[in-house]
Amino acid sequence: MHLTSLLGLLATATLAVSQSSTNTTGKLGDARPVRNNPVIGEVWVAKFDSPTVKGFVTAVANTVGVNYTIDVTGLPVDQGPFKYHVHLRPVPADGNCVDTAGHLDSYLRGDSPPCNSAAPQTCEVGDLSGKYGTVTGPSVVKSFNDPYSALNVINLGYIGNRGIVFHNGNSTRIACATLQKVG
Ligand SMILES: *[C@@H]1O[C@H](CO)[C@@H](O)[C@H](O)[C@H]1NC(C)=O
Ligand SMILES: *[C@@H]1O[C@H](CO)[C@@H](O)[C@H](O)[C@H]1NC(C)=O
Ligand SMILES: *[C@@H]1O[C@H](CO)[C@@H](O)[C@H](O)[C@H]1NC(C)=O
Ligand SMILES: [Cu+2]
Repeated sequence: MHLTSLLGLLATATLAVSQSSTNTTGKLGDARPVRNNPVIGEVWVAKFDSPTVKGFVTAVANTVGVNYTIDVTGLPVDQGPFKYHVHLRPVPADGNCVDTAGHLDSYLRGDSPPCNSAAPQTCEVGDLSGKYGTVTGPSVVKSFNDPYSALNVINLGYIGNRGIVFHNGNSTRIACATLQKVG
């Protein structure tokens, strides 16, 4: 076989691999649903009490993943739609949302390309608004189950003691609070 056709074959093979892997987000593959949960019913709450945004994001361990409820007021009506994520770090004592670092991304996906909500297993675990929709101000009450979030510390996707962050339409972090165990 000529070297050029061999190279051509190799190039085709490489292209095929990269195309079929475009949906296999994350270096560790797709997110796996969190089952066999030993802490079903455990409740964690992030309490928002900034000058503008007040309320709660509640996370309850379910048989599969986590049930979230977002119940906040004070989102500036002219700054949405708002994104919200689980970030890696808790909010520090000075309240600086920047210090919550990046998104919880247990499967090492990165945030580009954007999350396809039709395939939530391919999204960053912490990209809740990417998977379940952005919200608008001033008030929101919204519940959903995320199969890929965990409240058992041994699981990938563990959200305990991490920051929940709301971003305005230009991605500025406008409010943040840490998920803490309440029961
Ligand atoms: C989670 O939400 C589902 C659907 O609403 C509900 O059936 C289930 O009881 C909830 N789990 C907990 C632990 O609250
Ligand atoms: C990506 O995943 C979605 C949802 O499962 C599917 O509809 C789509 O065909 C996939 N795209 C590719 C290129 O495999
Ligand atoms: C983002 O929006 C806020 C509120 O409208 C504004 O104060 C801020 O300057 C904007 N930041 C950028 C980088 O555009
Ligand atoms: Cu975020």
